[in-house]
Amino acid sequence: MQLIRTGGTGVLLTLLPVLALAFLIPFVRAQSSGSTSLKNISKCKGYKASNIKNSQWGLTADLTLVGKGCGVYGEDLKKLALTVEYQTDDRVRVLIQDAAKQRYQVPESVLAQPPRGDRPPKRPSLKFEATDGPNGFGFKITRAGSKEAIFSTEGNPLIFEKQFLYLRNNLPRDPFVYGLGEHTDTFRLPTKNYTRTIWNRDSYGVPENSNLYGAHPVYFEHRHSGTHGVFLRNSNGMDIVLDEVSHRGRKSNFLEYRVLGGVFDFTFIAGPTPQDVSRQYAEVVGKPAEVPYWGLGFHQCRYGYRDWIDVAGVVENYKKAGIPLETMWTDIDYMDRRRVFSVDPQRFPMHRMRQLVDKLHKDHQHYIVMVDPAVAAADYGAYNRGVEKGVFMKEQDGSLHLGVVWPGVTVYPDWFNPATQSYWTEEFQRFFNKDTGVDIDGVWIDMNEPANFCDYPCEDPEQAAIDQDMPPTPPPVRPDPVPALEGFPNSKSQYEDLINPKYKIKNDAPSGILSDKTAHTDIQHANGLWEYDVHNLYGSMMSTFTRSAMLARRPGRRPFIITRSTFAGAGAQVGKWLGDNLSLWEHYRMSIASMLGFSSIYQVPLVGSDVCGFGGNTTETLCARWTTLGAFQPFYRNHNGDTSISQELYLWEKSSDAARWAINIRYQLLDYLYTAFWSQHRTGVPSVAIPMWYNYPKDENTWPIDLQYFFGESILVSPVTAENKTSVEIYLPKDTFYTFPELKKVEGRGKKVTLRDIPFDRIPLHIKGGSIIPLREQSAMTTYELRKKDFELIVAPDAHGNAEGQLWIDDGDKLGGNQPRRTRSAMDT
Ligand SMILES: *[C@@H]1O[C@H](CO)[C@@H](O)[C@H](O)[C@H]1NC(C)=O
Ligand SMILES: *[C@@H]1O[C@H](CO)[C@@H](O)[C@H](O)[C@H]1NC(C)=O
Ligand SMILES: *[C@@H]1O[C@H](CO)[C@@H](O)[C@H](O)[C@H]1NC(C)=O
Ligand SMILES: *[C@@H]1O[C@H](CO)[C@@H](O)[C@H](O)[C@H]1NC(C)=O
Ligand SMILES: CC(=O)N[C@H]1CO[C@H](CO)[C@@H](O)[C@@H]1O
Repeated sequence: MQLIRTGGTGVLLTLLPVLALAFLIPFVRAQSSGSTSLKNISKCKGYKASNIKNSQWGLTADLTLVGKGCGVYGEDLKKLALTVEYQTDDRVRVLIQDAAKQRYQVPESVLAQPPRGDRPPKRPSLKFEATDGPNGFGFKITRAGSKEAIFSTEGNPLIFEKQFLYLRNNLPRDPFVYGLGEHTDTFRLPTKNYTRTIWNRDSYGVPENSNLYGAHPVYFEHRHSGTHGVFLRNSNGMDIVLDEVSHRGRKSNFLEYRVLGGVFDFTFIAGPTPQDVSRQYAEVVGKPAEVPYWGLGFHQCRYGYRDWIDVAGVVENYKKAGIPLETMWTDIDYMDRRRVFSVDPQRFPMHRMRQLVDKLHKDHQHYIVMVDPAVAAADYGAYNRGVEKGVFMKEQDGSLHLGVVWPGVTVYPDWFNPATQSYWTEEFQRFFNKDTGVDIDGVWIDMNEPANFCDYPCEDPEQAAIDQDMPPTPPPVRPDPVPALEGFPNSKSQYEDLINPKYKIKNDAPSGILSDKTAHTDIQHANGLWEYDVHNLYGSMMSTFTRSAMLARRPGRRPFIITRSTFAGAGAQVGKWLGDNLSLWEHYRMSIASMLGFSSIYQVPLVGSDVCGFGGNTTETLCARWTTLGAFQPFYRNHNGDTSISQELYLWEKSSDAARWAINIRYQLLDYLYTAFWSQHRTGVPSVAIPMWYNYPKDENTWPIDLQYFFGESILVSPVTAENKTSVEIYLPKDTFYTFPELKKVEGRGKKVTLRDIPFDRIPLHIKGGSIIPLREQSAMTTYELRKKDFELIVAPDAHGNAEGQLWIDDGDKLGGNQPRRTRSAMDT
């Protein structure tokens, strides 16, 4: 071991690589100001609580409708059942359901209830209190010590109708609320006249203020007194409204649930630090899956590669340009007429695909292709076998439910059919066969909202497919190819209208109808559940099924799967990319807040945006800047649309320079990043991409920041965020920092500072004082080569001369089983 002093401040330690080593280190109801208020709610008398029974674990009570009810969007349920369960010291569940307990709930098979402790918690840090008022039953969740209410419906009615559930939580003035599913709005959610709609949707261009691909009905609220979380375990379509009310000139805020079905099943999470809330939420929805080491390398993808020669050429060009390429991807171009589990016999013939994969593997590179859920309704293997097994979604008359996706008319696998897992696994085994098929290393699952190009009611899918030119005409074949290289069975729905519930959520689909551009909500699944209830689960279920299929191909090895659509808990199975953004500076900026939502709130840390942008044409400088930003996002992939200009990083000087510089630094830091993934996998504490306020929870200036963040626990990333600019105003909290890689000491003063002269191929990075960062002493062209390099440590002391860090090393590929040996080490300099 050598000790080398650098620049007077940082200390560099050189270590030899070591194996399997881990060392350490009271509100008044009033009118809402926006346009979000509902008519007649204030007249509702709500429910009255009775028969309250305390138990060891909490309490149960009956809730009885007062009078005739308010009939806002239909008849009110007369009797409800309330269950309060103190599940752990830090978590309380409040379940309000129909008295007969017959209504739909998120199935255990999709998202299991977390196990409660062996005995009731001794010192619950949250307390449930029922309230009573002119609007009937309400409740408060308070902190046991301070009695501060973190959630309170006091003064607001509870409404529970067949297809409309309503509850309003009184919030403090000007609250800091984060989360509530995938969106392209600010990380700290707007607090006025703002609606978050949760209804998964194919949302090209990821428009602001609309429902996108991921359903995560959870929010974290941060206050000086602490952070807490609120998870609503419900998969129905819903609006969650944040707005303010004014009463005699005094303003206050609220958060209101308007849900189309199911039950109110809340989990309140105590925190009190943001890290605690994350850890406790991970206990509820699952900790993120392990990632294979290679998956953290740089990925290249585009829609619109003409044939296998194009793909092989791109791999070659990266090599020539000296830019490390870990994984090559192929979009739906490879498929025969866009049919899943098939190859285009002329453009991507199987023997050429196999040669391509062999070559990549020989060079220690990887290959990934796209798989869509929709199967072409055409006479071919994957369809015929599925029909035989009866695994596709069916109409009420027993005919197949048809939609239109890339191959034209399609059918959709019904993940609730018990035969579907074996169907899916067998198709993977057959098509992605190591010896006869495309031997992929990972898989990319798309269109799983599920998407449908056919407008509701989609009476003539054949015509709709023709009108939309599906499948699209493939590019001409190259003239002379040169070889280069559990159920709730119900026969009848309990809902009155599965297509047009009276309350309209703000679904951004063209007609706003729930069934528009997706599988229809009146479809009944094989186990009796209705698509109306389970729509938001489709992408997550495809994720789980695909993970099993990948594990069957390569038992014991960590699957690498990237999905578009998610539900709460998806991170335990897969990673996620942020969908079809556009090559805009606005989207480059928004990608940070979206990433932070997934990495720090929803427990899906393997997340990233399409580097350089997907739709529209990028520019040299946008692509260069995005290349540096992407290098400091967890999942790092350049991806592009079929009608856009090419944007492989070697095409421009600035993006090439940016790629060589940024990928090299990312690779040197790859074990630091890998350790961060390992850490979140084990604890649920966000470690990969972290909002600034997580690290400085008392510093209010950090609370709204979503253009700077921490990459791993110790590296502050502060990108230039505007076109043509070479300077950026950033915030540095009161703390010691070191510029990276220069290691120049900078004292943060809790003020904004302007960084100047930042070339287009660089991104400002600062190491937080008090950290030890492991580095590979050199980068490499592949992660395989990288893993042979020696380590160095950067020791960046804090004001007291202390620093700590951690490094996790294992084989990078084996699933589970790698248990840590812990040693703690704090270093003084
Ligand atoms: C609330 O937002 C909607 C658009 O979402 C807008 O049409 C309306 O004018 C806004 N109302 C207020 C009071 O700002
Ligand atoms: C709201 O109340 C008014 C009378 O105050 C009534 O005419 C109207 O139908 C009610 N609207 C709904 C949606 O119940
Ligand atoms: C992108 O550039 C191509 C080629 O110059 C052009 O045909 C296309 O219209 C451009 N697309 C957009 C969205 O500007
Ligand atoms: C950035 O510079 C380019 C090239 O000079 C110019 O076309 C573009 O309008 C500039 N953009 C902004 C936002 O100033
Ligand atoms: C965040 C952002 O810029 N969103 C834009 C995405 O693209 C759509 C168009 O498809 C715009 O309307 C959004 O403003």
